[in-house]
Amino acid sequence: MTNNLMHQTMRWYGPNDPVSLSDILQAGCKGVVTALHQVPVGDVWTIDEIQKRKKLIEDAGMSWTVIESLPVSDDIKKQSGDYLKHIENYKISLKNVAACGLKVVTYNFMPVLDWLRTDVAWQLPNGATALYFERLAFVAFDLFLLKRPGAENDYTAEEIERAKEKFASMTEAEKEKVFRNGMLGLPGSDDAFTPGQVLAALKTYAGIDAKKLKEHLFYFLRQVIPVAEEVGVSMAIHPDDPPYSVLGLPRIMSTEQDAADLITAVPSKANGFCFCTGSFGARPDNDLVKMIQRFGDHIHFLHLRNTKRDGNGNFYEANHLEGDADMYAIIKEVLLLMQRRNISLPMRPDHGHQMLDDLKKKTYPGYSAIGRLKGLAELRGVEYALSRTI
Ligand code: DNO
Repeated sequence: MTNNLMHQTMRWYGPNDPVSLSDILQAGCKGVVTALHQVPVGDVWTIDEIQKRKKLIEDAGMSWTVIESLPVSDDIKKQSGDYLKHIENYKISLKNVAACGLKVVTYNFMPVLDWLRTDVAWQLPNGATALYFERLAFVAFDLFLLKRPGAENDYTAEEIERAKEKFASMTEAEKEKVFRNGMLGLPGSDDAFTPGQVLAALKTYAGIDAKKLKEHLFYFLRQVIPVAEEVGVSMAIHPDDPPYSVLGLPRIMSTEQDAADLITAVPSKANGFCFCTGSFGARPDNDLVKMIQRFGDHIHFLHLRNTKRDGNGNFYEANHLEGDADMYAIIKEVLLLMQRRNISLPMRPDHGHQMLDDLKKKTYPGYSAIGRLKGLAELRGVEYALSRTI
């Protein structure tokens, strides 16, 4: 029997989140994952602001376990404009979060957009809704709604033809939905981008391919990891979602090789992963169990989520124990890892179906309470049962 169980948390978007801290406590969580979404990207997180947020969580009976995210500015990703200042600010923020007792910082290195879906309320046969990425709808969005210059070079002639047919068959309402989802702002924000803003932002990455973006990531890490080490903070990069290039943008944290490159470039325990089984798992060539074995010493945080792929580039977010990822094998590997490292890794059930009473509520896509509670309860059950035999 192992005593090292995962530290269960849920993401909380802050005081404006329709899901309250009390809801999260009732779901059985000991911790909360959150960020100071109100601080502009690139600015310093002050001790005062961090403490205020921390107190809110502790007053509700939980701890602020993980920061998700301390965002990295596009200037840093492009090495343009104020990037040197932003890196210095990032270092100060790391020192400040450490001074407040926080230990894990999640970030991503996806240009312009964070995660992307074509439908955030895809009807499942049972009446609940899930997040869905439909490849052809996305290609149609890129070619005919966003009208990205040069987009046609990124797809095969056959794909373009099928996207044309798809677009012709879509109702105005469907087009509007795909458009709105494509324009969704960053998670934690209600703001949508305008096509002009997106096209302008994409253009600023014109000369930056995957190789260059990786160099920029490693440069950033060479600057901040020594500070993280010094103050005892672990950095956890979130994989690309979906894990491949979109809208002509380079993506560099999608594969096992990308993960290996990250560690080789800056070999430090403080340089690690937010291991998201949903994001890495949307690619059939990522062997999740093998990746946990290989990168285990660098995994600082877990997002447990499942996707179901269909072979045509489409995937939807399945129930946490279903889908393509073998959640039983993953949790088993995580238990062995925690036993070996003698730690309790923070986890959160990533996303959840919108269901029951939540269908009537407006929540952040993927972050309604009941679906996540269901996912957490199922994951917890598997972990509990496995822990009795490990
Ligand atoms: C989506 C999330 C991501 C994640 C960021 C981390 O639901 O997993 O938005 O928070 O990529 O920086």
